[in-house]
Amino acid sequence: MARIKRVAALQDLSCFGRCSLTVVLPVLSAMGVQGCPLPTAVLSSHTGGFGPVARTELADQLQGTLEHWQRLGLDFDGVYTGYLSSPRQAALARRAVEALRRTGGMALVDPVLGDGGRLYASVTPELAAAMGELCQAADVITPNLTEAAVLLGRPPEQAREEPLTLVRMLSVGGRRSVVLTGVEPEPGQIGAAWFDREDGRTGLYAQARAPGHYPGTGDLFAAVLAGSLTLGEGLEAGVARAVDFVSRCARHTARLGTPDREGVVFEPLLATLANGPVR
Ligand code: PXL
Repeated sequence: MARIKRVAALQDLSCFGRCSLTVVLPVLSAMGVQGCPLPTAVLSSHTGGFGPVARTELADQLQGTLEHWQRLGLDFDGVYTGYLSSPRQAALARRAVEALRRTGGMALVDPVLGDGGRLYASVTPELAAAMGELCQAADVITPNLTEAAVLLGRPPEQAREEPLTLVRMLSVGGRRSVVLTGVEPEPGQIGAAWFDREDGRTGLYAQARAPGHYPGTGDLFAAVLAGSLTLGEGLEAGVARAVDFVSRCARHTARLGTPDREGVVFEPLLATLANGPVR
């Protein structure tokens, strides 16, 4: 039976502000990949600029869904985990990676913990430690510079080493691939540095930086990368695709002038993801 590739996406559903599942599912669909949500929590919005949120944790539901999917024998070409709100969710995320990834499938862990040198509200030291453990089950991790520092056991300041040094440090002796996001190789540019565990190569790819600072760009990036890797494209190609798409969306958003806290306006550009890498 032929079937399209599918990815289990384990993260929150933030109902306004364009991050996590509201970004990830449309991106995967546009790339021709079936996205199957494993929601960790429902929030009225993301926590980055709309004041107090209404929030329901879904760890019991998550556990029940995992048990159901395991009874069904479902397996996935990719398992992609993002924002989590408790160590219990991190343990369930690890179980999802181990139980749902089919042989040869990829596990991408985006260790969503903070940005700009600060942890997100609700990220405790225990959650940061649990995220570090979850990263051990990953084939690919996608920290930003703040998350890189935390994963290296440091305070949440932006790590200052050279990006190509950092990706090697975070690969734990070459055991996992690393994509470091939010790297600014030159003023006015933004992109990502990568280490590919398949061949030990590193690289850096950047595009023009848009003015503004939008929440959810890390999720948009990781979603494109997860889709690309699941489709069998290499890490270097996937990183370029993700940098290009996020940068185009951010520049489009800056032209429109919508409020930063509403995230990047990606909807009009989704169709550009449909036909593979655009170079
Ligand atoms: O984009 C990361 C993210 C995901 N989920 C929630 C968030 C954030 C960042 O602020 O608040 C709920």
